[in-house]
Amino acid sequence: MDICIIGLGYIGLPTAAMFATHGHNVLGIDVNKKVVDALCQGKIIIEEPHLEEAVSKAVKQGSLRASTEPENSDVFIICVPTPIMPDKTADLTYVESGTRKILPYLKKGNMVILESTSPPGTTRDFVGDILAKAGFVPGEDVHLAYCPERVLPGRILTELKENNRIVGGVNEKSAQAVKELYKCFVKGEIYTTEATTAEMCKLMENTYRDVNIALANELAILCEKMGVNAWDVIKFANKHPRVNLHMPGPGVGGHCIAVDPWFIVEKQPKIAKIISLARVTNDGMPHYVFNRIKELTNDIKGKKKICILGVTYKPNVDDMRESPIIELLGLLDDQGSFETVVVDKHANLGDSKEKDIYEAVSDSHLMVLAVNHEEFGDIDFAKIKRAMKAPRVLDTRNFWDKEKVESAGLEYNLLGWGRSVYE
Ligand code: SAJ
Repeated sequence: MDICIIGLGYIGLPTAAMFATHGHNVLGIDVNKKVVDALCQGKIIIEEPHLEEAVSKAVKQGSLRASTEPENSDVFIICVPTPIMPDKTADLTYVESGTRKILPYLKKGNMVILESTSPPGTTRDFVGDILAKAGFVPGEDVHLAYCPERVLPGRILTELKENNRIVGGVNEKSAQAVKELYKCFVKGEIYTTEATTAEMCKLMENTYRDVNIALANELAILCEKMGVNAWDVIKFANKHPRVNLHMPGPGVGGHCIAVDPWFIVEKQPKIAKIISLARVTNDGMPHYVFNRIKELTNDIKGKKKICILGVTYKPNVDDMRESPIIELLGLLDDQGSFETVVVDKHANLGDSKEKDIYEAVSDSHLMVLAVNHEEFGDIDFAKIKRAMKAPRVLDTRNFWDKEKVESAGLEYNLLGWGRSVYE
């Protein structure tokens, strides 16, 4: 089939590569000329394992092209961002412009699929309405379905193939048609349902994780007050066959978990109480870590230099969207009494030269492990100790071995274990 994918971001691009390497002709559309130009040369501008190989293979074999304008196709897949507005409601501007963009090329019998994470009702009422006003009866003249992605950044290509999928059609016919299409590369099960159920499913998956992380963060704060190591509590409690406590951290980032729960709250603010409290709890974590940094450097006179390791929203990715570490940096900068230096080879920090960790940490009063990127696992702590002015670390991810850090002469502080601060 000829497939036109609107939006070549973290989801649209890998999806385009998948269809293009599984027997279809794909045209990827993006408003960003840089993305389009890169793709035409078989290149990508984001970091995701194996994606560039897949894209380059598809471009070479002629099954993947890119443009800023759609063409006539059998299938249109909308993979555009759904940002969150300051009032915590979804901004559907891109879904709207993406849908309108395909209208001049849409024909009876085509398939329209929404993949973007959206508030419940978006496929049926919002996209469906635009199509209906353009003269296409959704489900009759064109198939219309919601088919959410559920892939984990860093493992996108594997998960696109292996994860189960849900397809929510505006009617059974639409759901079945879309299921048949995705079968070409999805090895997991494809379950069909109706559109709004599928939208709610997608949102609840991420909400489930957000609520669990909030519980872990609350546990971390409780344990700090009570002199208990939260990470030990988690480790031992998770030996129970029906318990799966998540991990605390400096906050929840990314464009999924930190955003999606609000799309449910937006529809039912009075009822979605646990969901919104979890969001507020997780959003409060950068501030909590900021306070710990303040406490840990309380004894330092004058400007305090803090070396922050990692700024992306999670390890081994380049994505900084909604990263809690950006917020933490903002809080430190606003205070005026801190000077921060960031080490992160994944993130595009606009620095001309990648910072060497031992250079970055020199003369600092605290080193904070904010993101557990793989390379931070292999640090020469003795060298760090020699470079620092006050030899102290704060590990927000339980990533380092306390003994190893301490045997190098550094003071080890762990988020979720308040012993050294509150004893
Ligand atoms: N985090 C914690 N503690 C944990 C787990 C995660 O603090 O125990 C933090 C991470 O540091 C990060 C954030 O949560 O800042 C989110 O990371 P993540 O790895 O949990 O999830 P995402 O946002 O990369 O991807 C999620 C996935 N959803 C679920 O696992 C239910 C993925 O499958 C979805 O496809 C993706 O959202 C999406 O696109 O919606």
